[in-house]
Amino acid sequence: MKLLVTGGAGFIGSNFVRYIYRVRPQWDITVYDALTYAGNLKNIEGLDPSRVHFIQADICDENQIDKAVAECDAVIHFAAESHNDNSLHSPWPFVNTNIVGTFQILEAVRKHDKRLHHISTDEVYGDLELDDPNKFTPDSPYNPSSPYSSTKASSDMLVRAWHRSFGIRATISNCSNNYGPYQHVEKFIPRQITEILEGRRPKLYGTGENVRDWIHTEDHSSGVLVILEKGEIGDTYLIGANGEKNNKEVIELLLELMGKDKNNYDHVDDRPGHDLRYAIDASKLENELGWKPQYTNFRSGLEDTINWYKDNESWWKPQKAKTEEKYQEFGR
Ligand code: NAD
Ligand code: TDX
Repeated sequence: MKLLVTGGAGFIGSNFVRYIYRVRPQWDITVYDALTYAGNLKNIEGLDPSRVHFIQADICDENQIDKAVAECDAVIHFAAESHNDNSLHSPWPFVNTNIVGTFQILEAVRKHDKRLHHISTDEVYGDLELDDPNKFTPDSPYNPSSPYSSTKASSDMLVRAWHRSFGIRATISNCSNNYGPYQHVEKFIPRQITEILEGRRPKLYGTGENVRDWIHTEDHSSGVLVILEKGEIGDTYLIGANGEKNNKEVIELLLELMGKDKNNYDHVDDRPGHDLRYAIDASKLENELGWKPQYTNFRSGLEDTINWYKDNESWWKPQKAKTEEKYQEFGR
């Protein structure tokens, strides 16, 4: 199997590459990544270059993506602009990469008749009330709130249409919030860990009652592999590990695990349009394809993640000051 992994130098893509490298030693992996501010070759360092290849290119580049797709058996499409806060201040890269880039991949996959798995997010379904007993399912209506989630929703729609109209062999997965090693310091958990490591106070948006459904990135990777190998062509699968926590609880747990007073954080201005709650019903993936999450102890997963950031200061330091400057501009 020759896999083409777009966005394989980012957080989830690189964890997926490392996962496949470990569990499918016969497979050949090509990472296709533009190395935006979010991509980092260090994320895939140390892997045997005869098994893991790298192409630095943009998914919007029709010729480059066509050539790379022609040479693989299957594409796992992670590449995206992924941060909601950025999308509120500068939406164009989201429209370009998430929509136009996915279009270029679809055209290449159609031309060369290759298998595609498209990585999406639970945010395409909008948000839930705190007391809603129903979680998101593959049949939930699309109702995205932000420029980020609306461009991800658009890319899902393109994939569905290319499957129905042209018969491309595609599956889609919509996953909940990931955490783990190699996550950019702009995101909630690594931002707070590195703020504490630098002697500052974590920053909670609004009241902090917003709920996210946390999943360890290893469990996301195993879900994607199961779908690639056993998924029904044309189907959508939701990936989640019943990890609902509100942001206030997560900040307090981080402070406790890092030996600080649990009230030692600041409330900052809320994110405009801030989704209240995400929650995934992953029963289709569990019942039809036999997937189960393994990393369900959030406390110990968070401890491991804190330790990873403590041990890898040289990885995150170069991004940290720039990221906080950006947050100062955003007023958060
Ligand atoms: P990330 O921002 O850490 O990584 C994105 C990667 O894509 C980077 O390596 C970047 O260089 C690359 N990239 C961006 N634009 C590109 C372009 N035009 N051409 C080629 N490469 C480009 O993102 P992430 O958090 O790892 O998310 C990966 C995927 O998973 C995204 O599709 C995202 O929507 C989805 N997702 C993320 C989460 C989460 O919690 N982070 C949850 C569900 C789904
Ligand atoms: O400093 C912060 N303080 C804070 O309270 C930051 C950065 C975030 N937050 C809140 C906002 C969210 O409610 O924490 C929650 C998580 O924020 P993010 O890490 O920005 O993630 P979110 O907006 O939920 O989106 C993530 O999950 C779904 C990923 O970034 C997306 O790519 C994915 O699709």
